[in-house]
Amino acid sequence: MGDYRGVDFYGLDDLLTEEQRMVRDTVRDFVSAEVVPIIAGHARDGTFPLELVPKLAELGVLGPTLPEEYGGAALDDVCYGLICQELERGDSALRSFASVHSSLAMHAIFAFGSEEQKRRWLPRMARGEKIGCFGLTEPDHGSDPAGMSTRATRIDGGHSLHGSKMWITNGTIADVAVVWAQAESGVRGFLVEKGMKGFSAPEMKGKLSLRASVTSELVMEDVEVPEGNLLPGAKGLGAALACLNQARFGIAWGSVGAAQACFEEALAYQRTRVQFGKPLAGFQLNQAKFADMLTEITKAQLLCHRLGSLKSAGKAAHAQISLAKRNNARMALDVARTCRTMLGANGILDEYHSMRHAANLEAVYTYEGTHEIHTLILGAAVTGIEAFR
Ligand code: TGC
Ligand code: FAD
Repeated sequence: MGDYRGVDFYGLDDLLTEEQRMVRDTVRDFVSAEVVPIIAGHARDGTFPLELVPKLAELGVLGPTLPEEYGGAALDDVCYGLICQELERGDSALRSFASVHSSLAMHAIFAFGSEEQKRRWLPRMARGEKIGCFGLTEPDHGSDPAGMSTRATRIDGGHSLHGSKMWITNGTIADVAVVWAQAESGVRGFLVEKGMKGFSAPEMKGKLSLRASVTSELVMEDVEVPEGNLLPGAKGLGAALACLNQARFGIAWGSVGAAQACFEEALAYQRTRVQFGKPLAGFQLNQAKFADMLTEITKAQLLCHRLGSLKSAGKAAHAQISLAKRNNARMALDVARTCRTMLGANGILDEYHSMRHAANLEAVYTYEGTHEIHTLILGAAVTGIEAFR
């Protein structure tokens, strides 16, 4: 087999600490045993495997980087990245659930919440007893959230929220929604709770991507949100965008997991499938595809590891995170599509995984800042000239 060492061609495993390796292997085993066998059925039915949530909590992957006093596992950023990588090896829907719950909802409460809000929500969210979502995007404001039309009007004892959010992961199953709205003092974050009068979260149907994920609308018709549910530390759009950095970091790692799954599947298939008297893997055209994919996956892994070190040192600039999200989502989409072709007709069956990953990665390419928005973020970082407007 020459120098091939699994999809870790540069031996990045050697850079991991004992703890990081242990976390990765634990989540990998869990995904192989509990996710891979059932996920095609959920994607076919358009359902999220809610029964896995207590198990994810038991594994410590909900809010894994938060301090133990709030129920977190106090893991480092590379551990978090590896968790995302392994979850997305199973399906992007599972990583999306974890990204939104941990990196967006729990992070927003941790970074911008009052002590009371943190104590009320975070331990229960870490145990998977309460689920979170994050409402920034609106029907008419996606890439440009600054234009949001959801309004928070001051009332006695709090705010009244009016407006709607769209494309909200976990919305229908969430107990608490971090909702961003335009208030008198600028953009602010609010904790909107399931059951509040005037609040509903209908599920969006008809997705051809991330079919095993719950995606919802959030409808707020004059929802009275008490003062205690305003995130005191979140002032301005920058607070919402800071949460996105956490999730984009996880997506950069997760995309690698999806690409690895497709690569392994195509390799196993092409080693055994015989055409023209020899295994498909023995043909030069296919070897060129493997060589190109291995190169791109390896480059993406290197980006993740360096970004992990920068983030752990508190030095990851948001444009650096954009570069990794942009590159790795694109890379994984390309790899998944190529692997699908390498499975021939079997590649369109859902007993194989590559086409499901490819379909999922269409959404990954678009959410958390589209490919084009990250291009513009990098363009602005390089030139000093913003070209968004
Ligand atoms: P702009 O004027 O550039 O920024 C407003 C303020 O925010 C600061 N800032 C950031 N801070 C932290 N992290 C970042 N990534 C930041 N980006 C900007 C900025 O310095 C400024 O601060 P200040 O103090 O000067 O006020 O804002 P803009 O209106 O020009 O917009 C810039 C743009 C287009 C890059 C941004 O709005 C953007 O990123 N748009 C994309 C929207 C997006 O990514 N939405 C994601 C929604 S959540 C989601 O998709 C979940 S997917 C589910 C899953 O993960 O599985
Ligand atoms: P638009 O902004 O309308 O963009 C359409 C096209 O125009 C894109 O190709 C875009 O790149 C391009 N474009 C836009 N502006 C420019 C420009 N200035 N220059 C050049 N091209 C441009 N949001 C949340 O808040 N929370 C969630 O949990 C969440 N989960 C999601 C789950 C899924 C499955 C999906 C698909 C989306 C989710 N989103 C969520 C929304 C996601 O963040 C948005 O879809 C994304 O930010 C893009 O917004 P949009 O779809 O409105 O596209």
